[in-house]
Parts: sequence; structure tokens; C-alpha cells
Amino acid sequence: MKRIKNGINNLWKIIKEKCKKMKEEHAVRNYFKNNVLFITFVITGVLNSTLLRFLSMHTLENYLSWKAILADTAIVVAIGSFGYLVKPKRRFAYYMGFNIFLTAICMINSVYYTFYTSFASVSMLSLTQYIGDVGDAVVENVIQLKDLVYILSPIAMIIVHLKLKKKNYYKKVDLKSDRKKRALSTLGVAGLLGVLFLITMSSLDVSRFLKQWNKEYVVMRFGIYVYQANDVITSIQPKINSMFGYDQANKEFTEYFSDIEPPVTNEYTNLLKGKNVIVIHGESMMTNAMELSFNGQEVTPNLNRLAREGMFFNNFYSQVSVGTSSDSELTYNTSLMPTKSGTAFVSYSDRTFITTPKLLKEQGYYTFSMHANNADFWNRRKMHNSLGYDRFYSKADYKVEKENIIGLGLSDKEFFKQSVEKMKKINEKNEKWYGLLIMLSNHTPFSDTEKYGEFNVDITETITNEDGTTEEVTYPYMEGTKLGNYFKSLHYADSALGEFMTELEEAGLLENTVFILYGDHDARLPKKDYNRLYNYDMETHEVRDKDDPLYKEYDSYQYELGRKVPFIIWSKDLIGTQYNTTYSYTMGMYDVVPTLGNMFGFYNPYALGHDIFTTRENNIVVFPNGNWVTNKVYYNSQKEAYLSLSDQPITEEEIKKNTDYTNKLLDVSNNMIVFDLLNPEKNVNLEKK
Ligand code: GP9
Ligand code: MN
Repeated sequence: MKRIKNGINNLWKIIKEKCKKMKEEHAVRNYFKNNVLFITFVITGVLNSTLLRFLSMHTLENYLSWKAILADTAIVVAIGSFGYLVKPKRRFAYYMGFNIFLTAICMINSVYYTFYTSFASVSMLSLTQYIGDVGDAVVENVIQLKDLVYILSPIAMIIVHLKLKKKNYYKKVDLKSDRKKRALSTLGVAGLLGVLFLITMSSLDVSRFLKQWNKEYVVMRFGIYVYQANDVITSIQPKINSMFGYDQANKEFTEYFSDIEPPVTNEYTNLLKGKNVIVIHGESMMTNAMELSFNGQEVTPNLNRLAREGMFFNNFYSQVSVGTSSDSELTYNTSLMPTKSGTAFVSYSDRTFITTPKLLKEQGYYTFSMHANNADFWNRRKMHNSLGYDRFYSKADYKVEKENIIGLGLSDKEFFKQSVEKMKKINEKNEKWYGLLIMLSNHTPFSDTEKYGEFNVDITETITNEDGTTEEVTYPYMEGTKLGNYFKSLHYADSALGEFMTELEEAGLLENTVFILYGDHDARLPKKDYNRLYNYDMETHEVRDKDDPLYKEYDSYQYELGRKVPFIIWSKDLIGTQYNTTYSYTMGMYDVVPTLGNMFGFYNPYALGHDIFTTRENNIVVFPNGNWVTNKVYYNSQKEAYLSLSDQPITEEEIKKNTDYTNKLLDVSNNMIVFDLLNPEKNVNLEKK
């Protein structure tokens, strides 16, 4: 301890002496005097990046985000340090070149942000031809004043340069110290700033940086320069991934599909052919919440009604990876699994996909998708085009007023209301249509509780006193927990769904229409909250604690199996028929394409899932992490352990067979996307089945 104290004292002494010496030698003043060009370069570069953030994202979080300034400074100082290696005569050219480059990054992103409320990506360069007719942000003038302000930076550089030239600065400047030393010490400062930045990074920062799709967040925390450099790397990576191993991948792909049986007909074949379709992407909707009531009030009365009146698949799993919502959309539309690295929506949006909208278009359908969030979120602007939607209605197509915002953006109630108006027009113009509506309000962290409306997640009872008077007593239950807030949020989303159904009915849009709903993924809620939920004793109004013999642990298996999401097919014509029932087959998102294909009369020969009415009890659902589940067993590949789900015996052979099947399927799926194997121009062996 004493040693450390002494050490600190010594260090402090050295710093003090150094400072004193510097003061005597006017070191700071001299440094500024001798490095005017470099300093101008750094200040203008950092200022431009900061201006871009401030003029684009108007949130307090952004204004206060100092991390981005740190990262920008580190980058600009690092670039600037190499300027010292350049001969003084050429030094201005070096700094000016980079200044123009950095200014261009800011300007392009500024214009891009005005159009798309997001930041530019080199992978989007091919899309610039559509800039005029995106219809997403109707802007009278492409370039606005705020996009031009960045030009002040090169102007400042030129002015400074001319002044320095006049003073003969370039002839004097290098006499004092040698170039290499200056370059190295400046690079050292950049490195130090970089390290300082790295240690302030949170795990959320790291994960968002690696995924790169939440562009606003990355720019807010890392600054535009780091964002753009990372963007170049993530845009190139898929190209590198697809450079090696094509032949092997194609061979395995051909073999895999030569073993697949052609579809067979059953009592569901063509059952829904020719009907209009409304698909609801139910953000974070989970099946287990459908079974719950608080104080006699169901969490999801409308979902439950749809489930009661339609075809309800209550053993249905989403199969997402890090791409969450987008992975769900991918698998729902294509019957392919998420990619092993990156996300298909962001890294592989230019690949060829065989999709439900494309196949329905062959039957004369008009296809559209609607989502009131920013179109670039998850790269949907590009990807929904690749998936075959004729039109993607995004945030810019909706009136988003402040009082209608919940969580990430426009509230579901308002989203549905405005969507119905658009759908009425679509219905007038098109004989048959298919539309996907992506919900938004029920999104983590479920903290906008005051906007969800009243839903009591504690237990309230009316008790009668001895004197005959009554009073209401509330027992603490789920109030204040994340799961409790989730129920409130879900109850809101459910009521939005209810209002939507009423609006559709009033608009006559439910006639000859099939209503399909899927939960996109689970809500990633804490296990401890489930333990509280399932260990509440309604008699004693106590939550059993862990030591209680009646305490039932919600273990990791239950948690994983509890991540089921609803899948419902509802149509007025199905109510009361033999089809109007609950199906408990183990089913995954990748089974939707073949199952709907059978019912609507289309066929995707490269689907990885199955028609559930053909496989029935014999289905298997694989997960991107290598886990899998059947009606009999759930297998966890990380633990290499399983949980039996029936009384039937499970053999080692069976486990191995299913694990091999899972690994093969994941490989083939990944290769199909990475090597673009469904693109007839790239895969000559591709024969239309
Ligand atoms: C964003 C929304 C949410 O537009 O779909 O995406 P998620 O965070 O669930 O992947
Ligand atoms: Mn989602």
C-alpha cells in the first residue's frame, strides 16, 4: 500500500515538473504554433462529425453522447499523425485530401439521413438509382442548407493554408523536430484516446457495433467515421465468405434436395386457395401469456378469440438467431434458417430467395408489407424488395404524431388504423392481395407502462368486513417486474389487434380473407420473473420462496420450451368447421411456407420445413444454435443433454440421427444464402422442380 502511495506521489511529482517545464518553455503555445495545419484538420474533422450527429438525431441521449467525440478524435488524430511523414511541401495536399474525404462522408450521410432517417451504407450504393422514386420521404430539394454546412471545413483548411503559406510556415515548420518522431507521438495520442474509448464501451455497445444494423445507435456511440469503416467491413465480409467452398456447398445442396419427397395432397390442400391474406407479425407475442388471466381478465382476449375460432398451433416455435424480428421474417417467407454469421437481412439482402409473396404473385396476387418504423431498420427497405413484396409501406407513409408514440415508434392502434385506410385502396385496385403487417409496440423493454392503458397485474380482491362493509385489497404479485410490464404491453398490443379486426370488419375486408398471425420471437424475459409468476399461491396470497417444498423451479428447459409463440390461421369461413381446432404438433416457423403452400396451392421446392399436415407427429424443429425439438424430446446441443417430452423411450441413435439432421440442415441453409444457390445465374445446376 505504501509502495503504491509512493509511486503515485512520484508520478504526480514528475507530471508537475513536466508541466512547470512546459510552462517555462511555452510548450503548449509552441505546439499550437508549429502544428496549426494538423490542429485545424483535427478540429474541423471532429466538428463535422459532431454537427452531423446533432443536426440529424434530435435526442438528448445523442446530444450528451461524448463517446462519439472521443472516437472521432481518435480516428482523426490517427489519420492526421501520418501527415507528419509527408514532406512539408505536400502536407497540405495530404490533409486536404483526407479533409475532403471526411467531409464527403458527413455530407452524404446528411443527405441520406434526410431521405431515409438513417445512415448510408456502401452496400446500398446499388440502390441510389431509386433515390428519386422511393416515395418514402418526399423531399422537394435533395440538398438542404444543413447538408452544406460541412463545406465550411475544407474552406477553413484552405484559409489556414493560405495564411500559413504567407508566413512561410512550411519552410520553417519541420526544423524543430524530426518527422517520424512527431508522427509516432501523435499516433500514440490517438492510440491512447482509442484505448480510453474502448474501456468506456458497454456490452450493448459492442453487440450493436458487431451487428451494425441499428445504425443510429452506432453513429450515436461511435461517431460517423467508425460507423462508416465498420460498414465497409460488414459489407465486404459476405463477399469474402462466399469466395471459398462453392463447389462443396453446391454438391451438398443438390444431394440434400434430391432426397426430399415431393408434396402429397391431404384434406388441407387448396383449402384457402384464392383468398386474400392478412399476415400479422406479432412482436414478442408468446403462447404462454395467452393462458394467463389476472383478476378474471385475460392478458390476450383477442388473440384467444382468434385461437378459439381458427386453426391454432399451440406448439409452435420461432427459430431466430441474432437477427430477431428480421430472422423471423426471413424464415416465415422463405423456409430458410438464419445465417450462421451476420444476419441475412443485413449481409445477404442481394441473394435470390424463393418466397411466399413471389409464389403468390404467380397466382395474380398483389403483395405488400407494412411497418411504421424506419424503413432501414433491419435493412427492410432492401430486403422486402428481395422477398418479393410489391410495395413496402414504412414510417414515412404514416402520420407519426408525438402523442401516438409508444416504445420504438408509432403505436400499434394508430398503425392499424392508418393501415386499414391503405388496405381499402389496395382492395379496390386489386382482385387478390397478400399483406404483411409488422407490429411494433410490444417491444422490449416494455417500459412505456403509462401508455399501455389499465391492466392490473397484482391481485385485487373485494373482501367483506365483519360489519358488512366491503373493501378492495391488493396483493403484490407481478407489478413492477419486467414480466408484469410485458403483460401490460401485450394486453395493449392485443387490444390493438381487437380494434384492427373491428376496423377490418367495418371496411368489409374480412370477407374472403384469411387472417394469419405469428409471434416473431419470445420476449427475452427474466427467468426469476417466471418463478414468481408460477409460484404465487392464490389461497394465501404469498409467493413461495425457494425453500418451500411446493416451490416449482422454472428451469432452463422450461424456459426454452416456454419460448413458444402463437401461430394462428383464422378465417370467417373456418369458424365452426372441422378445421377450427387446436393443433399440438411440434412446429417451427420454417414449416409455415410448406404448410401455407399446401393450403393456398403453391410450392416452394427449396423449403427446409414441412407441411405440418403431412408430417404431423413426426415433425422436427431445429434451432440456429443446433438445438432441436420433436414431439418426444427436446435436445440442447450446448449441454449435450435432453429432456424427454413423452413416455416413449429415447434411444442414443435417435438423438444422433436428429442432431446430424439438424447440423446438415443448418449447413445447407447457410450455404444456400451465402453462395446464392437459388440464383439460376449463379447456380447452373438449379433445376425447377
Ligand atoms: C423493428 C422491430 C423490432 O422495426 O421489428 O425488431 P427486433 O428488435 O424485435 O428484432
Ligand atoms: Mn421482434
